[in-house]
This record gives sequence, C-alpha cells and structure tokens, in this order.
Amino acid sequence: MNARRKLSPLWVLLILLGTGGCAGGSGSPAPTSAPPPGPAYGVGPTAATAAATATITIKDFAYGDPLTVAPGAAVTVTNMDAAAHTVTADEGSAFDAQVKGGGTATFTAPTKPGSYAYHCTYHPGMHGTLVVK
Ligand SMILES: [Cu+2]
Repeated sequence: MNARRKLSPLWVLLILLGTGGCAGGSGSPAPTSAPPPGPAYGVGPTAATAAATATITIKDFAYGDPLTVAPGAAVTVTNMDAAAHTVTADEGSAFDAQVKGGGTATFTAPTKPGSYAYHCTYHPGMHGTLVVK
C-alpha cells in the first residue's frame, strides 16, 4: 500500500534507458524521449540499428569490399583519389553520390533490403556492392 515503493522499478527502467544506447557518443544530449524523425516506426528495439553510419572508401579507383548497412542508413563516401568518382546504383535511382577528389559525400542507403551493385559514371571499370539488410 505504500505508493513510494512502486516508484523504484520505474527508476531502474529510466536509468537503463538513459545509459543503454550511448556507446557511440556522437554528442546527443538525450533529452526526454523524442522519437527520431526518420522512420515512421519509431518504437521498438530494432529502430536503433537503422541510424548507423557506414563508410565507403575509394582508393586507387576501387571501392573496396562490399559494404553492409542497415536500411536507410547514412553512407559516407570518402574519396582518397585525386580524380572525382561517383557511387551510382546500377539499377534505377536507388542512390547516386558524386565525390570530388579528396572529398567526401553522403547518401542515404535504400530502405528495401537487398544487394545493390553500383559503379562510377566516370570510370566504367569501377564496380562495388552495397548490401542492405
Ligand atoms: Cu570514378
């Protein structure tokens, strides 16, 4: 019958929520519980992985190994060559990022899971694969 005793499990839950996903340390002040504006399904434990970032590094006219990202993830493209490159989906217009020599660019990965082959519009010999799952 003591109302104060019922509070303690709730505090434990709040503490767990507050410290749970802050390993990234990107500087989010973690205010109350504002849902991220991105996905419509803001509730649920799986939503946290969708916001992960990934990087494609272009070097010596090559994209490197296939990259696996979460649906809708922000993908950063780093170009270590002097020449400009693009990361252009082979099919449709899933993504198309242009990167100046020595520059970086960002694009949003498709939200539909699958394996997306891409190429460079300037250098037809450059091919890579983006896996969304
Ligand atoms: Cu290129």
